Amino acid sequence: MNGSRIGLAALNAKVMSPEDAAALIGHGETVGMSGFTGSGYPKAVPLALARRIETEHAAGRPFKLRVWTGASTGPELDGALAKANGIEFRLPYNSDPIAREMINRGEMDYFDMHLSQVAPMAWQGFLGPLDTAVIEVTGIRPDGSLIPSSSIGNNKTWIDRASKVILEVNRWQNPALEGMHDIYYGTALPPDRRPIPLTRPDQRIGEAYFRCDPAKVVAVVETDSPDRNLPFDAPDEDHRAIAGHLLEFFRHEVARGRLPANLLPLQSGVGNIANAVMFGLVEGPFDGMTAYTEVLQDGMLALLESGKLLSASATAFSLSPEAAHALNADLDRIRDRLVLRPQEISNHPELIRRLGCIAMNGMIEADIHGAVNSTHLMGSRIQNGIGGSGDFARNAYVSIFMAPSTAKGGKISTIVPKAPHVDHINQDVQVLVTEQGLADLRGLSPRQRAEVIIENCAHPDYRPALNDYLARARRESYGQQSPTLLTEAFAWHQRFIETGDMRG
Ligand code: 0RQ
Repeated sequence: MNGSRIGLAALNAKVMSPEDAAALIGHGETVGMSGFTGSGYPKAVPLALARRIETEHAAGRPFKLRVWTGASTGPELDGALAKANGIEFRLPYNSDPIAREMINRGEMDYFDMHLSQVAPMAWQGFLGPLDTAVIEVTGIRPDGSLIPSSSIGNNKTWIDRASKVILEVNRWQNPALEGMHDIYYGTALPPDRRPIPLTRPDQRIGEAYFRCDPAKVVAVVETDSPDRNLPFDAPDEDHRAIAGHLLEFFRHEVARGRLPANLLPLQSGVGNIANAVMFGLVEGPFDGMTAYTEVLQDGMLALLESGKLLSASATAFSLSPEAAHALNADLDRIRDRLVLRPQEISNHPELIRRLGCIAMNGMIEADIHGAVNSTHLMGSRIQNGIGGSGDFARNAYVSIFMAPSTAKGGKISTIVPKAPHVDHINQDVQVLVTEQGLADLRGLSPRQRAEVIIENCAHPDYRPALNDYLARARRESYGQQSPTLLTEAFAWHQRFIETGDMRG
């Protein structure tokens, strides 16, 4: 047993197997786990827990948990627990395919929520008590404080709120992570809230470690397992076109004096397109940029390494396996320019508004008035969740959403008459981008927006149908502020459900 990462003898004495640690968690408990977009999640205890749940179920005994995390995790956590049918309730974000299927079959309840609100809501109390925190850390210091791992998420809150704490000390995590974190302990519930004293993306306002009462720690498990993030697709032609339109927009805004020459702090969402846009910025003309964002994907790392991005603040890494291994082997090259914070700070509306972030997020579809759906396919099937997109979109200096103009090989238009599920109302959506072009919606009424969105963003195959719908809506709609033909608008999606093709 290598105790070198466990600096406190009292906690070294609590080292045990994942199975013994999992045995300390009971049926019906609420468990707060670390983990954010595939990094910093516990790997051994959830797997042992899943095996235990399977055994209990085989013996005819019930065993279900309520699972809270930072955001998505990895197959050893969400995948394994979902496969064992051990999750009865999940918050605040999921991208695991097995859990997604169970949610969409109605077999798992999922509270999909704004990521900045998870910690304050856990403190408000209506979510119920938190029984156990299971937290991956890089190490335990002699004073019992904890060196965080490759994500922060809600770990501070889970450690503070839980009745008992299980720590996974992961030797795979680079010791050079120590010092990169900034844990702010100044948040409170109203009426005791105070301004958060952060005015620059790279500023440090907290501590490098989690405080943790060693008496609450019931188990320490040692692991040596990599974070398991998914690879990104290589940017395709559509992704590059979207990045090109965005760069052109930024150039235009700088030329008109509406954005500074080094832009404003960038927020870049999850997924392949956001990643491709970051790679586009590596080739672009902007220098001296900063990022205040939620996750650091490969493209953001490339931008840091290019020197064009001076610093980045986030709550987690979200890297491809190759980038994660490469960074782990040589973290020193950029560690001084990165800060990882709790997600209630990385996504805090007060800070996003103050810093004036440029928010760039992916979407499933947008309607012709500019309302955006980020989460639900055909109005009812969850894809992932709203994540941090709402935290940023509502409070950003410029809020941008992007997607290819069609999905499923052209059978679906991502520009639709009416979104059957709305995550971002038209007031929170200022710019839409597809490979076809960019629609700058700032200052436009819904009637004006419809024309610009169809003209600039819709795929040519779908433009005639959308224009035809718009023309009739302008004649027949009940009102003319946001012309809509209710039955026909939703028939658009119903057609896909019935024929597998929106054109059908
Ligand atoms: O499904 O793989 O089964 O074919 O949806 O779509 O094209 O892989 O897109 O990876 O860019 O993700 C909105 C999901 C886009 C993401 C979303 C189907 C499509 C595919 C995924 P298949 P792509 P991306 C906070 C930011 C919410 C959270 C967020 C997301 C699958 O960006 O989860 O923004 N966002 N967090 O085929 C039917 C359509 C579809 C469709 C796509 N119109 N109809 N299916 N798909 N469009 C990060 C911060 O930093 C704040």
